[in-house]
Amino acid sequence: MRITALAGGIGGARFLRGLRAALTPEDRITVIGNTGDDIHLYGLKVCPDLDTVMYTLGGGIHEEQGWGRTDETWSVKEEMKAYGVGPEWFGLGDRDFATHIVRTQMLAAGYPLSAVTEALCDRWQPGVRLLPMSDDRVETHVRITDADGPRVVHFQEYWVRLHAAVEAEAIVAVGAESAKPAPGVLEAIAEADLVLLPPSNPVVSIGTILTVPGIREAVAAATAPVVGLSPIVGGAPVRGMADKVLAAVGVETSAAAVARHYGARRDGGLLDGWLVDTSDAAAVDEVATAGIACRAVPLLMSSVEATAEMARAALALAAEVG
Ligand code: GDP
Ligand code: FO1
Ligand code: CA
Repeated sequence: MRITALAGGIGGARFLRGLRAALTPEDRITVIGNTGDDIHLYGLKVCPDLDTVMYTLGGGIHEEQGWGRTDETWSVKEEMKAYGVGPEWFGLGDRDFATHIVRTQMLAAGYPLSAVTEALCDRWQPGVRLLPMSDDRVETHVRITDADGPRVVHFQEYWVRLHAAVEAEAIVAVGAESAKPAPGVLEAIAEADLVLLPPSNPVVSIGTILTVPGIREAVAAATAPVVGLSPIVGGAPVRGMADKVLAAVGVETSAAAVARHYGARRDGGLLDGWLVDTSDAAAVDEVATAGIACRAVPLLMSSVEATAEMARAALALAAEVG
């Protein structure tokens, strides 16, 4: 079976680890990763969501933190601080730095991000084909108003430095309109037997991937069923501040509202099926009324096995709607 998933960072990566555990070695997973979170720091290109997927599936992730490397040390960061060079609010560890150095070096030599990602994955062997959504630079920016007045900040500054504590007035994927899907992205969607939307952030992870011209259209037109899993459980994000960015696009923080936001394929939207957590079972009828087959199952990724069970539920729902 060929499965194609769109994925952000932690939510996407953890789901993919469960999905991989639920499948057989003959199954093929292609991951289309969000690169809107990418940031240039110290002259280096940092791709947080691609790295989170690569490290999580490759066994190198800092488990509790969810991002960055296990057994990390911070000498470079301390030295940068001694020079008075920031940003102090973004923690790049020594091991992680090596990834960004290799990536930046290869990009400078002329390789596209997709080829660089493949080279990095040669080391990590994530067991999936990891494709960036685009080889072109796309950067998510957030418009805010704070003590410094109205301004636009990089998504990482909004998320990590400001903890999304100020209202996001608008979210813009800068560069998306002229970006092209990376090689293999549209084919992976068109040729899939199943397209999955993991419980990733619907706005700044999956939403950003869908802003690359051609990707939303490819998902809407896929011959395979499209099934998603809610990142919202009991009316709140399980982790992070997705409520803040959902509000920015006028979507209520609920499992049903996110499903309606993606829309039913019969109405030109993206979803054939949607899984909500058992605590949101009351949303099932509402989602079904919107034309999306919906089931309530446990959606907390408390272990790889619990996550594999979620993936099995998604496969079962796909078989029903497909
Ligand atoms: P990010 O790029 O690191 O923010 O990660 P993603 O965009 O891939 O996923 C973020 C989303 O994962 C958040 O909105 C969380 O609510 C969701 N999430 C995290 N853990 C869980 C979980 O155990 N279950 C579900 N259903 N969602 C989760
Ligand atoms: N998240 C944080 O909350 N604080 C950090 O200092 C931080 C550093 C960092 C470095 C590399 C990397 O790949 C990810 C990192 N993240 C950090 C996570 C990440 O930036 C965000 O969680 C996601 O981009 C949000 O979607
Ligand atoms: Ca992210």
